[in-house]
Amino acid sequence: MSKVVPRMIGATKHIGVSRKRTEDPLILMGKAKYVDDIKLPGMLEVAFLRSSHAHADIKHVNLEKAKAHPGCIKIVTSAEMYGGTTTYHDNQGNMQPVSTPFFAGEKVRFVGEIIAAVVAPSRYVAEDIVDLIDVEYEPLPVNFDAEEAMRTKAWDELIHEDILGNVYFSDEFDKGDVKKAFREADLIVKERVSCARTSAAPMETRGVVASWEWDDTLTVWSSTQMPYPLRSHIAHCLNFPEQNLRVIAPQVGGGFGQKAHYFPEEFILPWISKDIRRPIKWTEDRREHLLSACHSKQMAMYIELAMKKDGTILGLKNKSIGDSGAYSMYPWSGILETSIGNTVIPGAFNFKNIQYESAAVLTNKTATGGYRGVGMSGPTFAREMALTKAAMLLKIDLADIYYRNFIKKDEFPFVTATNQTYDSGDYHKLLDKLLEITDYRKLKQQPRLLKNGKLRGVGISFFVEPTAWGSKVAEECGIRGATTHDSATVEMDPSGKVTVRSGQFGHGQGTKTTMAQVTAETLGVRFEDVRVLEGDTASGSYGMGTWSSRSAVIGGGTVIRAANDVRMRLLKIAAHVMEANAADLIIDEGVVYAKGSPDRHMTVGELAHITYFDRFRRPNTDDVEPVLSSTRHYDPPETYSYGAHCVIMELDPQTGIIDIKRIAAVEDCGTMINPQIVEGQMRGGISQGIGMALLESLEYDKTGQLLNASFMDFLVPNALTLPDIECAHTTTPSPLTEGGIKGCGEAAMLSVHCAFGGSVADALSDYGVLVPMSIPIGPQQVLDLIRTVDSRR
Ligand code: MCN
Repeated sequence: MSKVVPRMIGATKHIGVSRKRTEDPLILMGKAKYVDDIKLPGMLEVAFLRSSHAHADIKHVNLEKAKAHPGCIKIVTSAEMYGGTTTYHDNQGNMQPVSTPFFAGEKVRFVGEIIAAVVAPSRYVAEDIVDLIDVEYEPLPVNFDAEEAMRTKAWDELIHEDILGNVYFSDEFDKGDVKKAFREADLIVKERVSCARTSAAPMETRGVVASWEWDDTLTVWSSTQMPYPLRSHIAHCLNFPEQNLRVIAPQVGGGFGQKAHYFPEEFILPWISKDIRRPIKWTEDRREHLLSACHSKQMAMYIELAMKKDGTILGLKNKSIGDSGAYSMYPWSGILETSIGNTVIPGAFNFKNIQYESAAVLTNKTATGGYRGVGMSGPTFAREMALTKAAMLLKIDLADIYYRNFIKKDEFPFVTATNQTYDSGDYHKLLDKLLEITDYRKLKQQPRLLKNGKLRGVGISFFVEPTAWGSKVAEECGIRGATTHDSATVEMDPSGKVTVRSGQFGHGQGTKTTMAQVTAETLGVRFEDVRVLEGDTASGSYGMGTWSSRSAVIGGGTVIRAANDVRMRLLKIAAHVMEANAADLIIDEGVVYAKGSPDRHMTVGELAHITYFDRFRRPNTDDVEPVLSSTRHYDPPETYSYGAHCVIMELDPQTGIIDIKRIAAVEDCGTMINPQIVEGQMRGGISQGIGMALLESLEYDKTGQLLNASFMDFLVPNALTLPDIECAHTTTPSPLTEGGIKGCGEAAMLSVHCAFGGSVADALSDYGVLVPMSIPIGPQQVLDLIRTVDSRR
């Protein structure tokens, strides 16, 4: 399909303008409606009985006492929904399917797995009834460590009987001459690097409301990132007519990738509502959230880096072992975490020789799924820490290693060793900017030991972010058959106002604002005259949801194409009505002018009115239909954003505590639709990256019990503890996407934790080469690093 050359390039009316988000007034006034705000007449509530064992056979579930409770309306177990899983199709290449069941049947595989759903007039009563259910468990050996789980041979330790060694996905890749690269190396860095298990912590937890009606229609409100695919999955898995099913994602208070999965609760509630013919609701509490929504990022990596003594990278080997928990989270599965990271491990560097292995391993823990920077946070950390160590050993500044190995700007489009085609970039320019705004070179020359006894550390990191996955990139990463197109309808009504029915759905990103900006720019109307509908399958247009930094590129692309169609038709009609040549007309802020004679003009409202209602004035030919609407779809080519982070901090060598002084980020996401929103994304991502770098680790004991399932123990950064974050940009439009746009949503979580690692290594550099090889880097790890020096003495 031919690429639209949008009006937006070079124009400044709406694109590149930091408009305030139209979403915010409702949120700030407390008027936005979340799933928990949905109240329907006769609505009942659901509470779940969840497994208290990590691995056990269920011998018996006794419901007698629970059913005798006067408030008990219904209890559902696997007996009613036997064999039901959240899987639609398995499209993940060489992966053995491990579907998530709606209910545990004969066996539980993690603490938090659903055993029964209780329906009662209120959540309080439902919780009381849950306590009356008696489950007889026969405990089985627990796999709580992925590397041990891989070695298990015992039958009763297998988490799924048909998956030997508990490895349900593995992959190998080899490019170039890796053996030769390592033979010729002056320096080989070899490390085990690890990332802790963490969880997205959206302010709004998950929630579902389901309401079946007597005309056999079903409406499901879910705090999801993907209303359309969820509709298709519910229809398929419950065998319900899709045309009678409406999924609404109302205001969603953050998802961060976690809500881009299908969860059993999203199927159980609609099934029960249909069964009992009443509307029902479930709102997840925080403990449930930390126990049973998906976790993320736990990975061990064995990395080897071959370098020449002048800082040239010769080759890299990496083996990633992902701790995937007990099931595969659909639609992505644990493959997402373990596979993508290795595919993008070359980052901004011209690696020629690469070898990697990836394995997704089952354990008796909550399943892992996507969370901002999906799969990429770990291997990027491994690469950056290996490079940091190499730089220190070679006594070359890391920035100079970057400069030496960067892909050069005249080498784009560049095909990486792992077969990704980078569209555009100027990595040197971006790093120049970061070093300049942080005064990096000067800081690095200053003594680390400060007067207050603390050690100053300065760390940098560089990343490349694949954004807006089209079907092609998905396929390259082994997610075979994934379709990642989207669609949008742009419609000008008879008054000249515009409605966009978007397949995209913002859950905090501000897409209603940015999609309106793109429409206003392409169509030539006022921003205020565009309304964007999203998050409701009854009023939108089929789209795959908002994840993988795709709304700007894919959502924007669909809107640009559809808005351009409407503009072309409007121009044709205007040419007829104004007796001018269409090529001589321009539409600007809702007015159509004849070039060179601005007095000859009509409003788009006048023209739209003529189009719909005045058959004598509009062109009467078949090729100009009397409506101003177009639906277009877009499945974009590969596009890669990039950026760099710098952390400046002071470390107390007595306590190991890190005090952040400055964080600066420079990112390049091509044409920016709304720079303020982009910076909001950068700051949000960096905040989460700080949590991942310094604080967050979900800890399990050997029996598979999660020890910190509350915000008292699982610490995440908050507004009070976050530093000011400095943002800057370079702008290198993509030559491939509509409007030159690239995504930006996940960027920070690929990189800021690496800059923290680098800053710790820098702060401790007077003690020797001490590079943290695991995150989070808490005080204990810092003190342990210092102690390794004492023990060497
Ligand atoms: N944008 C822009 N110009 C660009 C790129 C993006 O103005 N060149 C704008 C977009 O129009 C959009 C926002 O920045 O308003 C993010 O765009 P994009 O990078 O396309 O990312 P998505 O909208 O597809 O959002 C997904 C991404 C991901 S993968 C996670 S995870 C994440 C994130 O966005 N989850 C979030 N940011 C989040 N922000 C909030 N508040 N809540 C989440 O759950």
